[in-house]
Amino acid sequence: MHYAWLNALPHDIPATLRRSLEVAAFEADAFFAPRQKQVSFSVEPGLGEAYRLEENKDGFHVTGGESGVLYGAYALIRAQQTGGALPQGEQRPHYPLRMLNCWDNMDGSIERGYAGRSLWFEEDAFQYDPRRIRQLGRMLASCGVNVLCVNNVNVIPPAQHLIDTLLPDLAAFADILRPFGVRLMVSVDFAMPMQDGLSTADPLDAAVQAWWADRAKEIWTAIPDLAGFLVKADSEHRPGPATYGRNHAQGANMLARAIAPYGGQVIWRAFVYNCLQDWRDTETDRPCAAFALYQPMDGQFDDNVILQVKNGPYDFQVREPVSPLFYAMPRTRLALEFQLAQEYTGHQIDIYAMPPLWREVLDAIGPDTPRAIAAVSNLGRDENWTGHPFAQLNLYAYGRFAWEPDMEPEAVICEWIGLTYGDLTADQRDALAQLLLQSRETYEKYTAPLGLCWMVNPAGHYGPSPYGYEFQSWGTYNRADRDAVGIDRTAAGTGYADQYPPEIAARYADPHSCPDNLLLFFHRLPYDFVMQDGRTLIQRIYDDHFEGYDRTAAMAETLRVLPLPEQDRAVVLERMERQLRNAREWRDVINTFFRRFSGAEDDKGRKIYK
Ligand code: GCV
Repeated sequence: MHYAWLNALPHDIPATLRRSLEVAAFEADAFFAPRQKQVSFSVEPGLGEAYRLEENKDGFHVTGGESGVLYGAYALIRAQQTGGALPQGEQRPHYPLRMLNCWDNMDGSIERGYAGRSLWFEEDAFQYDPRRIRQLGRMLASCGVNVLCVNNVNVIPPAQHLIDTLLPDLAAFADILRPFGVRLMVSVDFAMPMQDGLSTADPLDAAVQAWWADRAKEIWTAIPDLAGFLVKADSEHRPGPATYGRNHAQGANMLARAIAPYGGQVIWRAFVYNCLQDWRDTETDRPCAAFALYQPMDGQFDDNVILQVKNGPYDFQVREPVSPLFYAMPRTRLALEFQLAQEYTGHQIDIYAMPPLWREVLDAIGPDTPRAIAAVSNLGRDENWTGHPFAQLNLYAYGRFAWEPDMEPEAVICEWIGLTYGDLTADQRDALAQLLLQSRETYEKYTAPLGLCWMVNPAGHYGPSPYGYEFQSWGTYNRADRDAVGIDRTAAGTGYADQYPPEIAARYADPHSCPDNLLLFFHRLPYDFVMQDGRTLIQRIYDDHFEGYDRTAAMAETLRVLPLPEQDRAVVLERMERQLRNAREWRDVINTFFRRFSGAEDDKGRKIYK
């Protein structure tokens, strides 16, 4: 019935609309025809990404805009599959830009990738299986992601050529994803004009401005719906405006003006700090850096610039406070950046479900503070896309939060389980949901204690190394000694806490009101400091690490008896064994490290190695 109906569409219907309707109708047909139900569609172009669903005597009716019909079809299938009610009234995404940032390099590697090689790059060229890319498009559309940035923010050659000689290949790739409502974005190198013979990349230089304007014209002629440029500038050795004595607003605005005529946006990352710090320097404090640089520029960015801020001030650590920039830039469009790639959170070997983290962040800043949302991708060429099958939850839930940032973690986790492992019994689904819901806290307990951060192995960021980052240049210190641990970030110390609005600053500044899980982020404390729950700091460190390991062992037991589909079960159990070894290693290394410094015995007499 869909095809008959689609063939009857007027000939002048735009090709993109026809293609997304085809996808929507195909998906709905595949799901509902065997269930003897019909789905019909109508298009209201003004609805854009929005849709409405209705039930009628033969089945269902979807009304939507160009991508709205797609999102409506997937929402319908989701409701049917999970037994949920049809969403009532008009549904539209909270964030208009719901971006996936892929750190894929053109040689096929992925920076911080834990699920195999790139799905679209190999041997310095686009190389992909178009069917797999269509599946990718389907997957992104089904959870609501609408922008894919194809290349690493560290623009490694020859990726700079994605916007000149490789443009036809980029355009062909965009064609595949367009029917799924997914637009491309590209990371660009700020110094690119110099690679093309100019003597400078100074954003105030007329020749540089003209170079970008010419390039923009060519790019948007090839890909009229390109979403824009993602830029990492003056950060971790990437070029940027600072080289020419210009600030970031000047740099970002120059690019923004070149692409504004085509509706392009500049997504300018706020991940900037001194990565060549001397560990002897106790004045410079890395978490202070982004606020100090960007807050004074509030109101100076053009309308088509979005400043993309990581959720915390450091770098996707297991536990950080939210970035103070979210409270301090009301006249700037901000994007909130999460990391699905489990760089510091277990490499997609250890289970770490992210929805509780996102709930906390969005509750802290309010869902309307950011105007867009981005996440570093956890995808790769592995057959299951994410290495660990459960890591798919994080991609799915990210897309759902980007539509509905008010979602409760448990609801989205249950929804994903219902869609993915619908054959489990209600009790089994519940056991898995609880395991996933608690997995972040479990991971946190066996790794870095109480907001301390950076006790991870610097080579690769998996496994413990409490002193690994201590004498390095990255601004990542715990400064543990025999008496105390942590950095004083109150007004008496580095002053970081004062970057927050006064009430929040006051709560963080007092170790008796600072949340326990951030205590060592904000304070330097002696091991016998008595925490809110009455335990000493050192005892709490020991207790958490023992508990983290015990909880991991209990997870392993739950999974051992869970009848997952065979191909998932094998991978899950094999990774669980690795997670258990990792948890044991973290528990023993961290406990021994602190016991050696403090000399304190465990109150409960458990084994802490000498
Ligand atoms: C893409 C961290 C990661 C880097 C990453 C960087 C960033 O430092 O370790 O691999 O670079 O963040 O977000 O730009």
